[in-house]
Amino acid sequence: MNKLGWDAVDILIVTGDAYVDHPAFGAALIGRLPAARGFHVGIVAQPRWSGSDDAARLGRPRLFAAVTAGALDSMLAHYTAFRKKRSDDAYTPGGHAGARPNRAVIVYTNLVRRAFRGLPVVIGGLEASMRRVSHYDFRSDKVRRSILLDGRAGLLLYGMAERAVLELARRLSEALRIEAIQRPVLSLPRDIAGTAFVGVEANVPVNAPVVRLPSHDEILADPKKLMAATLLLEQWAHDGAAWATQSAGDRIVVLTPPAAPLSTEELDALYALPFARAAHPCGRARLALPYCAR
Ligand code: B12
Repeated sequence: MNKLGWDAVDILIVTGDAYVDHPAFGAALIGRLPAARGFHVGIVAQPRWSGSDDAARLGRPRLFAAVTAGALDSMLAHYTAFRKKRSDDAYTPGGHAGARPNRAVIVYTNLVRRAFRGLPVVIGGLEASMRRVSHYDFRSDKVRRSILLDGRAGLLLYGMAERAVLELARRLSEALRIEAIQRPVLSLPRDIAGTAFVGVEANVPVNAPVVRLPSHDEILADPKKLMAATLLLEQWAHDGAAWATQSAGDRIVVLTPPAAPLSTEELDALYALPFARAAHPCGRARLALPYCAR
């Protein structure tokens, strides 16, 4: 940041993977895209979670923080299908296990919320997307509710998040420009395609098609309903035009319709961004450089 002359980043990405600047890594891909449109993007990879210092080391971002567990669900990265602890982690320098917490999305979200009070925090990537409504958690052998209710992020960008992240950056930057003086706290939009949030029925536009998933409480009472809900959600995602809602107790998780897929030209342009196609020097040097966290 010093070399670039930045005093702050616009978007802070916190990821559970090592930072490898290659398009196979979600955080790099999601970071390079707004960077190519002029936004200042910082990535903190695998912060220590005993306190917020690591996660906060690039300073308070101007617009929002975006959290991901990394390329895999953190519980899958840690445990085998026989629930044994894995001894390695392919997405950590040296292949070592233990560089990210269990349920990383929830842990990192809390770190960032504690460090930057009032900052919009969004979540995305595999762990957040697969856990956006009621889901079976293999590790605890339980049906868990939406990760939005446990992690308290303001918005979830589900699936391929390229369009949603750009739109969010554009909207918040516009809001900051217009409302900086009157309203210092940015509120998150409720209508960007490919997002989910804890909201109210009134968030669904009047006359918009909406799929109401079996509620979390119905599923807990009759776990077979999880299959019905999952099939419904799959169908909904493929149809691609409707909103969806799921209630859990007195809360409602609202899903906007899925984002449109990227065209061939858009994907080509994305992968042609100036990726270093290498691991961050902190990872390559086994974390020995002076500016590396540990
Ligand atoms: C390629 C691949 C592999 C390759 C990995 C090669 C490599 N080094 O990258 C190999 C063959 C090694 C592999 C192995 C395994 N894999 Co695999 N793999 C995939 C596959 C097909 C594509 C992943 C990929 O690179 N996508 C490209 C990246 C850029 O996409 P992405 O990470 O999803 O990112 C997008 C979004 O998630 C989001 N996003 C991502 N990051 C962020 C960050 C923020 C802030 C935001 C807002 C959004 C966001 O936007 C991104 C861009 O669209 C996926 C299936 C799929 N189609 O996604 C399975 C998948 C990831 N693998 C899976 C599994 C289970 C495994 C194994 C555990 C299998 C096993 N039993 O050994 C191992 C794990 C190895 C390990 N230790 O890591 C599962 C994970 C399930 C889960 N819930 O986590 C998946 C989803 C397949 C499945 N449906 O079961 N895999």
